[in-house]
Amino acid sequence: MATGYVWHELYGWHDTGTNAGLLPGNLVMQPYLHFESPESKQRFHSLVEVSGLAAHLVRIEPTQVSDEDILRVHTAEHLARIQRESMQPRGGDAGDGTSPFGHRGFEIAALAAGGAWAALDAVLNDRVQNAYALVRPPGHHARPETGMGFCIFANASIAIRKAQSVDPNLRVVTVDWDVHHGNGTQAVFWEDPSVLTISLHQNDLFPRNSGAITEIGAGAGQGYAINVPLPAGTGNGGYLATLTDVVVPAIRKHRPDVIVVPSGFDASCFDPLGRMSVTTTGYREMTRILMDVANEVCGGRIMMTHEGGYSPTYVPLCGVSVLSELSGVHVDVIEPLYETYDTMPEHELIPSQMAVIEQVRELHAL
Ligand code: 3YP
Ligand code: ZN
Repeated sequence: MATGYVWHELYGWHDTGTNAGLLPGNLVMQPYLHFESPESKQRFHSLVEVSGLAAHLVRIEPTQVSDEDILRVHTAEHLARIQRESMQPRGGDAGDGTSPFGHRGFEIAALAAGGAWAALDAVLNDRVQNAYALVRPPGHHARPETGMGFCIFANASIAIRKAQSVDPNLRVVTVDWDVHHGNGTQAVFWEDPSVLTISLHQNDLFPRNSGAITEIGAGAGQGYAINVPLPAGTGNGGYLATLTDVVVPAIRKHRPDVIVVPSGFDASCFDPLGRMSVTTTGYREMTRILMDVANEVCGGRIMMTHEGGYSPTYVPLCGVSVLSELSGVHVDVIEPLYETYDTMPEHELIPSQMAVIEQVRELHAL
């Protein structure tokens, strides 16, 4: 069965304006593109096309999710505020002052959630084996009552809730490998045992004081949130050990119907917003491990939805590497220069990383 792929030109039109790094541009520092500019993602899509990969994928056309679908996750106040600010001539902000959107940004945000939904729907109905939704804006920080961290609506969570409205018994495991904590997804399913949320992230990066090992869910959802806050500097060894020793046993235990991956490439060795060292090879191998366990427990069903990743030249290579593994289509685009990054010492699994993995395994009895 094939691999589905979602992209829409409007994802590249989501307008985050200018900034100077994380600061507003002003006379102190020259304005520049916002970190979450279209660059890395649009260039990812371009490489999917030009590498020849696109011809082997099943293109899935997204449509906007409805207000009703957004309200499965978000408060009416949040939805109304985004819609109102979206009609302002210069748009608005999703909630924290660093998550801007342009005029009519609401429709693009609804189309991003719609992309995650279209991909999940195609996987659940066996139209494709697995799928990657290359959407913008991202979603994993958005909480029911607010957007934050460049996210407006919780794309993956909305897709999962909509799928559960069709099949109330649907069980899901989310595996968030974006370098930042998937706090929004965690918040949505905090008291819900039907969705086990797992986040791998750089310890205490963003949001601050979020994603500790001790955050495990509450009420009926107690034990259904898993956090692996890896130390800064972690490379392929630490990530692959986390997949093998935490994620795989957790998936075997939970036995989901589908695995959903909020996929950021900001844990890469070239990312300006993360301090980790994952390479294209690391992302490919993480994908392989998830595919193997998905084949074992849920008929191979995996849906990935795009989150962060800010290297305009390396994100496309990471993305094509993942898509190549998902689809089984070999693409020859990784420059030999980059291969040397796979042999660097930071890929060794070291005691500080093993300690985090061990603590998580013990707490969750994995
Ligand atoms: C939001 C403001 C500072 C760090 C930034 C994180 C965005 C992201 O990639 N989240 O996954
Ligand atoms: Zn991120």
